[in-house]
Amino acid sequence: MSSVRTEKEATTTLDEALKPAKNRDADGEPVVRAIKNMAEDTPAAETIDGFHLVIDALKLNDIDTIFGLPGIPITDLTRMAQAEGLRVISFRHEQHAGNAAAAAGFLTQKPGICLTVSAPGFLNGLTALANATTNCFPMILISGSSEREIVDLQQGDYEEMDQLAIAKPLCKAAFRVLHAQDIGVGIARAIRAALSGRPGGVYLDLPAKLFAQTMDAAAGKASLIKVVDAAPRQIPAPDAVNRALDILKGAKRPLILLGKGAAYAQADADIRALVEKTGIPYLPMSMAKGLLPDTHAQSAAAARSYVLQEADVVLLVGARLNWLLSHGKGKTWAQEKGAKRFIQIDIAPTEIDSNVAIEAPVIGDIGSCVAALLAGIDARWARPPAEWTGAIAERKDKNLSKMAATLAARPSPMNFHSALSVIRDQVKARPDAIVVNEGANTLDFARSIVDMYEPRKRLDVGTWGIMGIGMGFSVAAAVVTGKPVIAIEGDSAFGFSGMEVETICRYNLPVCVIVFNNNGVYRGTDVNASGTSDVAPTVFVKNARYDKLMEAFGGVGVNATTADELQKALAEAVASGRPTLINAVIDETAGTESGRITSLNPSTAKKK
Ligand code: ADP
Ligand code: TZD
Repeated sequence: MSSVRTEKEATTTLDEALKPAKNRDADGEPVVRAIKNMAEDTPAAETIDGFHLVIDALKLNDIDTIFGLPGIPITDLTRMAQAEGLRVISFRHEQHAGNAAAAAGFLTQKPGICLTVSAPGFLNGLTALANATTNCFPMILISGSSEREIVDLQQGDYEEMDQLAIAKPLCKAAFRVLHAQDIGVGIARAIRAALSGRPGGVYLDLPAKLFAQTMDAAAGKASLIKVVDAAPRQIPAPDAVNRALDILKGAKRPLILLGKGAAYAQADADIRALVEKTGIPYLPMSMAKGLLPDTHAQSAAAARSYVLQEADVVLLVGARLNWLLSHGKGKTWAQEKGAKRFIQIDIAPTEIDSNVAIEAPVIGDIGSCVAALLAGIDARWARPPAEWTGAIAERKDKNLSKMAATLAARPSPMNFHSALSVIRDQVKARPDAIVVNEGANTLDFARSIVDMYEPRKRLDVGTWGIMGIGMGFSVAAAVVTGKPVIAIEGDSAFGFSGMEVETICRYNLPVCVIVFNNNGVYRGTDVNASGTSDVAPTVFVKNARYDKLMEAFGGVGVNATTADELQKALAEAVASGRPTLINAVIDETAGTESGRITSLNPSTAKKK
């Protein structure tokens, strides 16, 4: 049986399958659908098919949304899921559906579901799965696949590919379900793998044949599993907590570093209490911004270089010492001045010592670990010496007043600072809005200029610095929170997912996309040294009108050439909730190559 026939068959059973779905049993639970046994053409006992087992297993586990893109063999799964009350958000490209699933996972602590077709659709979703795993976001990529027998003998099936083998190294766990009676187990294992311990991406392979398989309805219902305690608390050992407290107590220049693991953990009140009760200055990594408001007196963000160099004890909370933190080494940390002492809270024991020695690992979930540390901090706790907090405050004040002058300028055309100062004010007025951010200069400047006030309101390029998350993250943020979304996008970055503005219009989502249009990657001024008529590789069509893209699908498009125009358009978009794209015209000479990571660019690094 080919997978094409499988879908056709499934389509013919669709009406039959959906009819009894209106019925509810005495508890209001959906009655398991009875479908006709097509093979025998006689009314069969109550049966349930693979499609409905998948849907029921997801619903049983409180999953209410699927991000995906239909096609063989999962078209009917999307239709039936919608008919059964799941929200199905259909995208134009699987990568963005996958990114949406990942962002939904980060925001909700439930695995986001991305549903794709086989081979090419699966591969399109795979980048998002790998990126989710890298960022520790829980998601499940569910892909339909071709006939196992044909794939394994490489006989050339429709969209033939050994998807399970390909997914395995790129995610936390990968499973395939071959029999309808195992769907419950497959989905339960996928959920548990995505959420438990360090969260991540999981692949679930569902061959076409599985969907049309039927089994006894009661047995089918009984085979489903409601996952109990998918992310069990992991209480840190008391001696590990005491070790950490001893080091913290002895610190003269302590620093707390909050990462996106801390944002994910949703232990917001305890994290704030830990910072405030200890009096220790803190630095948020970009997606941890807003865990405490960026305007908090103890934020050391405006004195970042100083505190990283000068701190003697650093408490990492859900942040890895990877490239984003210069691996805990070198000039950034002034390690040559003498060893810094690290305390690290993380759920993954193997993260410890991955870059530098960690003197006090505290292994457990952030909620439990922070609560345990808090329990050891009483009224006698000595707050950090005034020389330390005073020196930080002095640098902060200096840097902030310098920045205020830059932000107040109104150059024409706009530069990154003048455009971002407008967005900064809008976010201050609507602190519940979610900011999505990608690009190079657009990212680096927005991260430092746009203050965040509430937890989990900032989504960005994360651990890889990946371009292309913009519209997928925006759709997810709007769908799962219902809050206004402000996507701050470099023009290159936007291009990766730009077609999803149609998706934003189709679902009428409260998303305002601001494209920082400086005519190219990083900036728009490069010249082709060869003398041929091609433009340089980083240069785009000059003076492009991205706003027209949004208008094409019925949304609002605005071309903003001044800060005032940008301010007005953004305020209107946030107030109205209408899909909007603002083409913010930025000076094409304003950006620098690679934004603030020039040190990683082989040619600029060499020149140093
Ligand atoms: P950032 O990029 O913001 O520095 P990272 O992604 O590097 O953050 O680090 C996140 C860390 O948080 C990972 O090491 C991950 O294991 C950890 N983590 C995620 N969720 C939890 C949790 N609930 N409890 C403890 N640690 C967690
Ligand atoms: N492809 C992918 C998937 N991720 C990437 N990070 C890149 C390519 C390389 N890259 C960056 O690291 S930033 C960037 C690219 C292409 C775009 C920068 O241009 P922009 O932003 O217009 O988005 P600015 O603000 O003009 O610098």
